[in-house]
Amino acid sequence: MRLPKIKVKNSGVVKCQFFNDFPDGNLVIAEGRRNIPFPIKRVYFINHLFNKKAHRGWHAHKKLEQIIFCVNGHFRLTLDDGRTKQTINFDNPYYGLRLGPRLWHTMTRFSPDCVILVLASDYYRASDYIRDYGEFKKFIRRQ
Ligand code: T46
Repeated sequence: MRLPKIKVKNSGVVKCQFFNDFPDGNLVIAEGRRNIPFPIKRVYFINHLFNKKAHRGWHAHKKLEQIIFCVNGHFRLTLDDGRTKQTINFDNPYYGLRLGPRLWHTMTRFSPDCVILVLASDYYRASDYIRDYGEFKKFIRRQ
């Protein structure tokens, strides 16, 4: 299934190059500065999402650009640019979603087999996170 039309700011759908190598599987490709709109400095993944009540995210970034993929299973991603909120049932491994700066995001309802892959434009910096929703609202008002 395709991802829905994205209504929030600082997001959007990224389509990967895809090879159907049936019966030997699929090959999906993401390349920095090509279909990924920035040079990739960091890659991380999240798995072992067996806890039904797990929730992740609940923050925004000040500058970081990321593309998030659900490479297996499914989860619910909520994006909030401070004006518009959109919830996406993310279950398609062939499309990525841009998690740009100033976008509050939450991740819930993970299937136990869910694997999330993230490509990031920069190294980890705790100072780039806004983890308080009130602070986030103040931050976007100042922009
Ligand atoms: C994001 C969403 C999609 C590091 O030390 N280095 C890293 O590169 C990362 C990603 C995390 N950490 C530490 C920081 C925390 O002490 O790992 C711990 C858990 O991170 P966090 O609670 O931020 O995890 P999530 O899943 O809520 O958020 C992560 C990314 O941190 C975040 O940038 O956008 O995935």
